[in-house]
Amino acid sequence: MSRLILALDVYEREDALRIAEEVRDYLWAIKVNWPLILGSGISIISELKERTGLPIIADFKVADIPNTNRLIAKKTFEAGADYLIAHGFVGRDSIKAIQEEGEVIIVVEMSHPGAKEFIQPTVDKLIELANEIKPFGIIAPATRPERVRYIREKVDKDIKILTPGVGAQGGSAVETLKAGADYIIVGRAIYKSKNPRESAKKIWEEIENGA
Ligand code: O7M
Repeated sequence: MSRLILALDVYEREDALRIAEEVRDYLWAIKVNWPLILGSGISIISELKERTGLPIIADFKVADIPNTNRLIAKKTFEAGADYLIAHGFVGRDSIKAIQEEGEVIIVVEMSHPGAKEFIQPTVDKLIELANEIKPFGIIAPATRPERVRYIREKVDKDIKILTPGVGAQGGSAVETLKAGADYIIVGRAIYKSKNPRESAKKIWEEIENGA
């Protein structure tokens, strides 16, 4: 099974469906984020699922009180999403409210430079939270393989590590997998490429050969 996740951050429905169909053979799942939902509506989730047969990860980085998180989760899973990404810093109760509706993935450390300001100092506590409530997976930065290694050592083995930051943000798929990642998330390096299928195939081969 592939370990590549496409971050489909385009606005238009037609672009999203075309790219998804072109690259689906090389993917484990498709991640949808606000740009696509705001551009094409929530129904894009079920359309992508029908066209590709792949799991859909709704990357809404939910960060609210338990009741609002629950309301958001309910609609997201009703729309066909298989996983919902949430911020852990809002606390256990808010994450548990999502888990009552479906599978959650928690952000533990982000890939951009600003993540060092507030998120990195709380990583140990977010790992503790993950080990306690056992989400499907957590997010860690492919831009910092040494942090992926640190997080992998501390987080339970059965919790998957999903890592964005490969390609456009400078991270390497092979280095990140060697550090202990389970899945690689790639956006621009695929959807902005002249030939998304070829680009996805290349990254897939890198993952298969190098991991
Ligand atoms: O490959 P890119 O840089 O074009 O896209 C990366 C995707 O991963 C994009 O959808 C980001 O919103 C997302 N992402 C990060 O880039 N960094 C993070 O720390 C976290 C995410 C993410 O997926 O969070 C769940």
